[in-house]
Amino acid sequence: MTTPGTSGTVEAHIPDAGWRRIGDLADSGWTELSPRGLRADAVRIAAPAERGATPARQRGRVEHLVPWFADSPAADAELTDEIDTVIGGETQRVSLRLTPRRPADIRGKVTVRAPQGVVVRAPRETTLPRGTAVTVPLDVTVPDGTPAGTYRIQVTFGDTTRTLTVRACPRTGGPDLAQGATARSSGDETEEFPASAAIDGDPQTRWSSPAEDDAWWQLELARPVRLGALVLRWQEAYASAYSVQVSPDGRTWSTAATVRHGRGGRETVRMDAPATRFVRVQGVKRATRFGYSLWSVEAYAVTP
Ligand SMILES: [Ca+2]
Repeated sequence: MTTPGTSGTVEAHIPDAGWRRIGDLADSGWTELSPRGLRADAVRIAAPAERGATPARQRGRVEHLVPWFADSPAADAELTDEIDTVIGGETQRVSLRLTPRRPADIRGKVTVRAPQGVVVRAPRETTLPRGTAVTVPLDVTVPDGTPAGTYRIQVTFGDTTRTLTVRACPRTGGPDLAQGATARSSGDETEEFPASAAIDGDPQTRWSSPAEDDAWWQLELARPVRLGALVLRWQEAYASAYSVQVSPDGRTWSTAATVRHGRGGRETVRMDAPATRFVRVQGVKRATRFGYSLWSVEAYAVTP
């Protein structure tokens, strides 16, 4: 794009061959040129010499130069990394965002390769209007009978493939097991913010840790359960990364869930952790300069 009336020649640099003219600027200010098949490593606009004018006073101006690359994928694709889906539960929608990289509309098909046990529905055909990103909805369902576990789904558009990880989690229910449990922590910020404040049923009280990334909060349940989910309600000072550790005895621990991109607020973390008596929210990375802070934690068992 140039200011209307700008004149000049567009040239491409071909390695070992030098500059080659691929066309002239259009008077209108909008020029689109295709150097079909040329493999160039630079583009330039050569303005005609104007007698007596300094470069700054040359007639016209180039506003934007948009290169289109023919040897890159036709579209960029961004896909949700990972979702938790309850077995036999509701369908979940994830988004595939496609950004076209061609100077034309792109029509294509989103193809999905899903292992047995995971059903993914995608639109039959997708059109990306030139220069316009499109969000394609993908509906993911894990039917009853699918074993709990991690499934990888490959989603392809044109020559671009992305992977969605679906964690199939067992259904949970029953009472909140955190009620009647004992809370502990690696440390409390002050006496005003004890570990027990996260299970006291009072939405106004909270646990708060010292400002340490590896701080933790722990629950000792009344008896061992097959733990299926924790529901965390974070204060503004949340963890951007953390894990849920479980233990039958408070001595040997294993990782039941890993949260790499915590978003704070109300978060449900799903797992399938049999014989769990102790459960720990183990901090990895603080989202703020403050310690971690939780208004409440609820714990639910897998339903038979
Ligand atoms: Ca509370």
